[in-house]
Amino acid sequence: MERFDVVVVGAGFSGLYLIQKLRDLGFSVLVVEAASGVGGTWYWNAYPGARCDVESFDYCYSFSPEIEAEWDWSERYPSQPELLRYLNFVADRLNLRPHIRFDTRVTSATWNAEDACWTVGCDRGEPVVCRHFILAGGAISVPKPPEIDGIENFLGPTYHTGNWPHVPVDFTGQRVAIIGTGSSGVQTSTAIVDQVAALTIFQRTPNYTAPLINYPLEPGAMDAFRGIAAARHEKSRHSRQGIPYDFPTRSAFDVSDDEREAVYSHAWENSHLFALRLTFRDLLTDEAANETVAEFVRGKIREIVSDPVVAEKLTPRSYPFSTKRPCIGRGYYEMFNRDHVRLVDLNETPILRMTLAGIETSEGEMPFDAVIFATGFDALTGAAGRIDIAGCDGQMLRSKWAGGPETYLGLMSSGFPNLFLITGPGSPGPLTAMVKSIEQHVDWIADCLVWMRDKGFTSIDPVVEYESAWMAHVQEVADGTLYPRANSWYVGANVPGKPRRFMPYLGGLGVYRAKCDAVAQAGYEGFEFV
Ligand code: N01
Repeated sequence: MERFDVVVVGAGFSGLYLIQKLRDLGFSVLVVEAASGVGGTWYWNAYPGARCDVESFDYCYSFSPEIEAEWDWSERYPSQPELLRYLNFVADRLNLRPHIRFDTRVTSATWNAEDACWTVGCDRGEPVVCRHFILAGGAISVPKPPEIDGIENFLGPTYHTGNWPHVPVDFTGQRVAIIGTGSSGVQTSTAIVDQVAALTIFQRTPNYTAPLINYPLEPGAMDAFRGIAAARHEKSRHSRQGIPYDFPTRSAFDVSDDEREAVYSHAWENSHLFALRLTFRDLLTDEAANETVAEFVRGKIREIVSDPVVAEKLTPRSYPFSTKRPCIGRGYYEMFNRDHVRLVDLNETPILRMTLAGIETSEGEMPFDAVIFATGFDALTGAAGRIDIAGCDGQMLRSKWAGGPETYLGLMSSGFPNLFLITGPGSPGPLTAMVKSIEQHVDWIADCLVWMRDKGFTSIDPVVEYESAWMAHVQEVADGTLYPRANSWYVGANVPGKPRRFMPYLGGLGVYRAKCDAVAQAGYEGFEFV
């Protein structure tokens, strides 16, 4: 069997940086990737209108002077095609492809305690053996099916936004249904609304959507960015959310009602997605403060949507603002004023089944030419859950996590030595600009592997007491906020049967980085080495 120091699952932002970093440090690395190309999330989510809601300058690598010098972003917010071009550019410029096995899915990984190595099985080819096994398959990467009866009956095409075909899909003149109104549904619907003959949006929970203020970058913007990039990245690394904006110090009640309204209006009209969230410090910790911003967005919906009945259906009331990830969509609410757009509130009019011709609801059958499922992901644990991972004494990771994921620092899980997670449960990843979190994890893991090599250690495993304490801390921090009140993918509520537990670490990226660094400086406190 072929042997590597490190085998990595996934050739997205994490996998590509892992190759570069570990190769430079003298480790042999194999990345196994199910897709035919690099990109990870940005490979699979090729749906119309897919775009990142973190600015290009912050959603890019900061480790490579060559990449920074040679790559020019074209827009304030990067589109999916541009992000995919960027990652292909990185893979070519740094010559990473020879380390990637494409069109291959990792199916199993078995720990061999005697040799301190993992045997990694794939859906094609021979198994490979490695000392360290890194799950970099993405925190939000396993598409969640829509749980609707009779999907197979429908004669037209169906699509999932998280597994979109890599050939052009033309909806011109078609009657299209979209199920799901999270970020993907909002982006898809606003992208295809001009193309279709009729668009029907099936909504289970209304979202808070802010307009995307996107624009092409002016000539000279890249040079200006390069001039301050180092400082911008450094500020982001130590920030709460991996973006270079100060966390506010004022309470929403430190200002008058008029001033507060003006602050929200400015954020809504001029700024980036996170602007509304970053107006006052207590929006996610104080219900009354949150209600001020929630009511501001509700007011915008009433202002924009001309039919008051539709406006009310679109109005989120059952959870605080931003406790489910807010969406971005220029023209999202405006779209519902158009004659060919219809909103179906699934709480009033549930879907019974799909039929040959379309969708049958409690009010009758609706014919469609195509149906798009924008129903989200089995987030944070889904990617690990679909690999048969057997750790010490044959314990399966999915059995250990049956009651919810258990990790130390979101980086490792006790009983699974030399198995690392990138932006896994218990880390701040999904609540930050992901690339900053990914770089922090890759750097920490790389330092740890070098340290082990220098000391002659062959395996590392977290101590179970430290893991329990960390998960209790993750929960305690979450409980100090309004986040657990929403039925979000952060708590696994979107996947039937998934145990409810707040999974990301809410302490902020900067605080988390400091904790990880302190653990390393203390000789990897909380880990056992052999
Ligand atoms: O998924 P979601 P997403 N019947 O889970 C509904 C990132 N992202 O792909 O809210 C009917 O948010 C579900 O309803 P409910 C970002 O972190 C970023 O949109 O569960 N409806 C919801 O409306 C984001 O948060 C970007 O009641 C069903 C929707 O489907 C994450 O990815 C772009 C249903 C799913 O929304 C996931 O976003 C895209 C069912 N059986 C994604 N099952 C940007 O950077 C689910 N729903 C902009």
